[in-house]
Parts: sequence; C-alpha cells; structure tokens
Amino acid sequence: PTITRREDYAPPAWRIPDISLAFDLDAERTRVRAVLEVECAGEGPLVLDGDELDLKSVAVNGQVLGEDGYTLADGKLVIPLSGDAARVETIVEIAPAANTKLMGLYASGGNLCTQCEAEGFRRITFFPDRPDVLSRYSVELRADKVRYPVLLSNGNPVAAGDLPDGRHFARWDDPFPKPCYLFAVVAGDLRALEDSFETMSGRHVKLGIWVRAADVEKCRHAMQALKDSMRWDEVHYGREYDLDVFNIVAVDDFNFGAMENKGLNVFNSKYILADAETATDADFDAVAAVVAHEYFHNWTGNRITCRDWFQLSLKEGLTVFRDQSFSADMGSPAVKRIEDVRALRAAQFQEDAGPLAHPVRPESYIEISNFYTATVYNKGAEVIRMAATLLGPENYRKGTDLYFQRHDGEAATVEDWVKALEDGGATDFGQFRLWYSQAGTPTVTADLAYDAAKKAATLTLVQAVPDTPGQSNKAAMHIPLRIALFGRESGSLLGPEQLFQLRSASATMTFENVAEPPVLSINRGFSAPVTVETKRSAADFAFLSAHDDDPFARYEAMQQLMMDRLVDAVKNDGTDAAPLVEAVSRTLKNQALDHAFIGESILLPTETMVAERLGANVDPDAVHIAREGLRRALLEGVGRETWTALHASLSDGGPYELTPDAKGRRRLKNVALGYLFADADDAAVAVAEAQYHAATNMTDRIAALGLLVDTDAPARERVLQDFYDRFKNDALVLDKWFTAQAMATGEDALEKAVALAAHPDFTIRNPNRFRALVGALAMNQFVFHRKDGAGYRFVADKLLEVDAINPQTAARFIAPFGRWRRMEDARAAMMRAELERIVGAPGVSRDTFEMASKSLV
Ligand code: BAL
Ligand code: ZN
Repeated sequence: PTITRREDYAPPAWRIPDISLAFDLDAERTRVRAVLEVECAGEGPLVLDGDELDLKSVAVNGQVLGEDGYTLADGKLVIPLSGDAARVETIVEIAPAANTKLMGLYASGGNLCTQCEAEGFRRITFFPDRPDVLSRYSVELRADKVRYPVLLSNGNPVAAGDLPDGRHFARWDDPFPKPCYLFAVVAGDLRALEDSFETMSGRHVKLGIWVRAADVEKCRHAMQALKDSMRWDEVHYGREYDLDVFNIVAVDDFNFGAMENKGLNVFNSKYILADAETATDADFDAVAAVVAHEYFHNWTGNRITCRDWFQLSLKEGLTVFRDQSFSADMGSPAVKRIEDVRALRAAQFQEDAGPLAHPVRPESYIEISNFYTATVYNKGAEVIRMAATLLGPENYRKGTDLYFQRHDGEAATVEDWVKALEDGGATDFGQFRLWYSQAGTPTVTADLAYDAAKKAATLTLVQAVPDTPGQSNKAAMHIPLRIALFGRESGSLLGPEQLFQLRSASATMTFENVAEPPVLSINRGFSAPVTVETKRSAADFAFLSAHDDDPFARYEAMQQLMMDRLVDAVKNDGTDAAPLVEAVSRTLKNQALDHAFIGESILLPTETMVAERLGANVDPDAVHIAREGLRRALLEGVGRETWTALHASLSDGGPYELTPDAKGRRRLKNVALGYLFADADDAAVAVAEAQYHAATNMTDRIAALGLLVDTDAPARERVLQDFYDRFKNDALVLDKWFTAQAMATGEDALEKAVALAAHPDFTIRNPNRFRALVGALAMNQFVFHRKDGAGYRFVADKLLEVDAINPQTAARFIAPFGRWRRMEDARAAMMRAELERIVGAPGVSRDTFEMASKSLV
C-alpha cells in the first residue's frame, strides 16, 4: 500500500473558490452534479479524487469531454486544462443504501446522511479531497417529499419549494470557505427540538437538534449544552458563532462519536439522546462534552482548518482541551481532571508504550482514519494544557487571540499554532515543540533528600524518553511540573507550590527552611503527561491521600497506594493491605471531601492498568486474582457494615436530579455497592437486585446489572430478562445490555458472549452494536486473554467479518492484539498468530492491514 509522508506536502495546483452541487437524492441511486470554478495556482493538470463513483459525464467550460479528454484510473480523475481558470462539471451516480462503510453518503434508519472526514467526500463527487482546498459551497437538494421531508446542508437556508411528482427541493449557501471534509447533507423524516441563541454582538441564531419524532424530548440536555458552549466560547476565547442557523442531526449508524460539519453537526445518537431512564450520569456528561467539542470546532477546525492530515492535532488536540476546560467549568474541575487523566492513561499511555506509538504530529500513514487516536486527541490536549500552564491565563489568551487573528480563513499547521502562542505570549517554545515530534511517554524519576541539620531538602529530577517505533536516542523534553512539599509531622504545606520547568536530562531543585521531614507532592494536577517514579513509601502515599491539598495529587496518592499493593500481590501472591484499608477508611470518613471525589479516589485501578504497570510477562489470570483479592480485603478491612451503611445512606429514594451533588451521591453509592459485591454473597446479591428494581434512573440500574452479571445466582437471569423486556426497543439501551454481559468475568463469560453474537438483536452492520459486544469483550482483559486463546479467536473472527463491510470499525479493534509483547509467552504467541491471520486474510482492508502489520513489529 502507498505511504503518505508529511515531508512530501506540496500545495494544490488548482484552487476551487466556488463549488455548486445538485443532488437528486434517493437511497438506491443518487445523482450528483458538481460545478467547480477552478483557478490555476501551480503546475499540472486538475487532479480530482473519486471512490466508488459511477461517472456519467465530464464537461469543461460547457463542453462535454469525450473519453480522450480525461483519464480515470486508481481513484484519480485527471483533466488537462489550459488557461488560468475553468468551469468543470461532473455528473456521477452513487448508491447510498449499499454504502456499508458509512463514509460518503449513506442510509441510516431510513434517512440519508453523510460523513466526509477524513476522505469521504470523494465517495460523493470528484474533488481534490484534501483539507487545504477551501471553497464556498452552494447546494441544492431534491428528494421525495414524503420520504425525505427535511433537507439540510451546511450554511444558511436560502430557498425551498415543491417540485413535480411529489418531490421538493431546498437550497443552502455556506458563505465561509471550507474544506470538503466539512461538507454535509441530511435528508429524512426528522423532527427538531428548536431553540435560539443571541450572540455577543446581538445576532440571533436559530438552533435545531433533529431526531426521530419520538426522541425530541431526549434532546433537552444536548440543547442546553449547545447554548452553554456557545456562551463559553465567547467568554473564554472571544469566539462568536457566525451563521444564522446551527443544526445538529442524530443518526444511529455512525463510525465516529460525532462530526463538526459547518453549521450541520452530525452525531452518533449515543451523544445526543439522554433522559434519566435511559442514560447514565456518565452518558449525560458525554453528551455535553461531545456537543461542546463539535461546537468548538467551528473556530478550531472550521474557520481555521488543517493544511494536511499530519496537522490533525491542530484541531483535535486543541478542541479536546477546549471541551475539557468547558466541562470542568460546568461541573467539578477536580473530578473532570481525574476522569481525563484516567482516560489518557487507559488509552494513550498504552498506545505510546506499544507498536502503534506515534508522535502527536505523525510523520506518515497508510490510512489516515487510523490516526484519529488517543495520541492525536488526548495527548494533543495535554500538550496544549502544558503550554497554557507555562504561559499563564493572560498570555495563553493573547496567544490564542493572535492565532485566530493571523489564520482565520486559512488551512494552518501545528507550527502556526505554536508560533502564535510564542509571539502572543512572548515566550520561547523551541524545546517545547518536541512534544509534537517525539513519541513515547517520558519518565521522570524524582528523589527527595532531606538534611535535618541544615533544614534543607534537595529534589533530584531525571527524565528519560523511551524509544518508540522509528525513534530512538531522544532529546530532553520541556516538562512543567507543579511541585510542593508537605510536613510529615504537621501535615501542612511547606511553602507555596512551585512550577518547575524540567528542560535537561537531569536537574536539582533545592528548598530552604524546611523545618520538618518533608513528603513530596509532584506533578500536581497532572501538570505533564509523564510517568513519575519515586521512592515514596506506602506510608507517604497514605499521608498524601489524607493531607495533599491538590485534589488530583490526593487521588493519585491513593491510586499509587493501590497500584503498589496490586503489583505486590501479583508478584508475591499476597500483600499487606493494612495501609490501604486505613487510607480508604479515613477517606470515607472525611466530611470535607465531596461524594464524587471520594468515589473516584477509592476506585481500584483496572486490570488493564495493572497489566500495563507490570510491563512484561503478564498473566491476566494472576492480575484478576490479585485485584479480586484486594477488593475482598477492602470489603472485609473497611467492614461489610460500613459499606452497607454507606450504600444505604446514599440510597435516599428522593426524586431524580442531575446536580453535581446528586451525581456524586450516585457515584459513591455504586462504588460502595461494588465493594459490597466483592464476594457476591446472598446478601450482596439481594441488595443489588433490590437496587436494580427500585432504580429511578439508568445510573443505578446499570450499576446493579453490571455486578449481577458476575454471579450464578438466579437473580442474574431475572434482571437480564427484565432489562431486555424493558428496553428491547431502545437501541442505545440495548447496547448496554450487550456490553454488561461482554464485561462479565465468570468462567463461561466467553461462551455467553459468543452466544450473544447469534442473538437476533446483534448485527455487525451497526457500529454501536458491534462495539457494544465485540469491542467490550476486547477490552475485558480477563476474558479476551483467556488461556486457551478462544477470546482472541472470537474477536479476530468478528473483526474480519466486519472488515469486509466497514474497515474503519474493524481497524479500531486491532490495538488489544498489539499488546502481545507484554504478555507471557504462550498468550503472546497466540496473539501474534491472530495478527498474522488478519494480515494475510484475503481482501483485508488497508485500514486493518496497516494496524495489524504495525502491531506485529
Ligand atoms: N473530526 C472528527 C470528529 C471529532 O473529533 O470531532
Ligand atoms: Zn474533534
């Protein structure tokens, strides 16, 4: 397959300032007429991309070309043109109902919709499908009025009316030049939840969230999040919305979470529809975060787009940082930071430590869809967070203002962004740029020495950036570390927190007037995406979990305490849980902490995170046994009565609310239920079953179900059947039913999951459903890594099945196989064998081939 390299970038030879498109929409056969106004900007013929298009005609300046007037081969339509400008017209036909890749124009639930990022526009019409060709779009949609009463596209609506034969039309103009990946069309039988927003300059914007008629009421949370986002971007970045309308459409079949098409966001319905009965608190938060994310792209992605796909983090890292900041402002900043770091560690740290590691700005790709990764998104966001920390709020804002001022209307680069921050914030980011080019999670080793006689402490810091595929001997990074010392005796802060900029391979930091033995608090707030190694003891972590005034550091101390116990338990077949039991008990009693924070901090690290920490020769069975053992030790150590009382005290049965306090109570209640369930005795099963039936909301109901799937008690089948009967007609909730069972860890969990793949409600055609069963199973470390290799085989079989119809969905599930180097020999060999089978499978897609072949190295 062809490799695309960043260093080969060349500007386009032809600009296309204007395009008009006319669609005769139909699920079986859609006709697309495109008129491109092209202008010469370099040398060579006009080269247009096309994929699975049935070309009907090509005309230049009104003259239809014969077959000798152009060439069409390997997905390129090449038209020699003379002169500086021309009008190029193509007519093609496409088949939306047969489009199972869900890229380009496709059918979902009887409606038609599009997905163009990254390279889907070429599946709609011939065009230079690259983000640095910006055009003004004028779109006419024609369709059957009964089947497709709503016709939407980007920009503002300019005309609509009836046509003969029961058809109708709508015209949309988008005045803002945009790359083709932001193009969108939706046609369907949809209803809108409508609202309006007055921008900071007093303009009125009409808002619509379009869904099935029955789902309109489930859009209220998303609508509120949209209005909150619009205001937040005005206040925090000075960014005002620019069109007369902003539309969102929710569809059930979608490869991504959502898409930021200009003025017409298209969403996976999972990130729009929410009410208490069907959505968990985490689902509500995800809806708000994704609505905000897509809205924020209007400036970071749409008004300023990417020059080429190597710059993807320019829009994605920045927009993730913006949505994280928004969610922190709207809820609990401490809990949000904990959640974001947990997600980073679970996905990105693993990626950075494996065969698929790549820099935030990659150097090459076979298939760009494979680079919508945790590194580009989440590490990209951490890099911007570090820049903001180094600059401080005022200079960061000067930098972003300058970025918008300089590059509005352009296709920009990561370098343009860093330069604007540098110039706006009057700083030097020379070394900081390495965060974009060097892959791998740096390790910082911190050693604190105390001289009681001199009342002085010395902190020695050493950094190392690990080798990653294609990169070794890396340069020292610019790492901002928020650091503080606490007095071991007084329990208080010894002097103010400091921001230390580690720029060399090693450095020392001295502290004067340290009157008592200090305990180190480092990387507070997770100020840098690094792994910190220290010689701190269990007693130090227990101390910090009780005294640290930085919520993240306090959480981190408890997690370290747990992780060290888990690693000890795996390696030594047992551990001294006493310091942990005491730390958890004390945290539970601390009235100054809120429920949500307590719930987060006493949560055991996942089995996957323990495996990651072990690093090599991992036996997932031993990890599972160790973690379950510690869970039981906490049940007994903290006391069954304590957990029962805590659970009962938080089960107040009051009316359902979505306030931070009510969410925190539910969170802690369900964490308590999880500990109570550690040995799944009859009493715990009864409590969980009672909670399941009494639940007034999905958070409580699914928490109970998620535990009950792990018992053999008759309650298991009772609640599974009840859940199915209640929600069988709600696809998003039925996904939860599949996932709960795929996450179970009983002896025959895999056999049950395999049987579910034959359930009449299972289909590989819907990405959400596929992820709900097969994706969840691939994340279930205990079952995926079953000793006989049957977990690997099942996931690989399903992955190949879906690869034949939807390569993007398939390729995402290669990563768990890429962890083979960490596993004990027998499992590693079986994982490699599956990767080899996938690479050699007849007709394997480029997407899956790239991921699997790289995972073997
Ligand atoms: N641009 C793809 C979906 C998203 O990141 O918003
Ligand atoms: Zn995005």
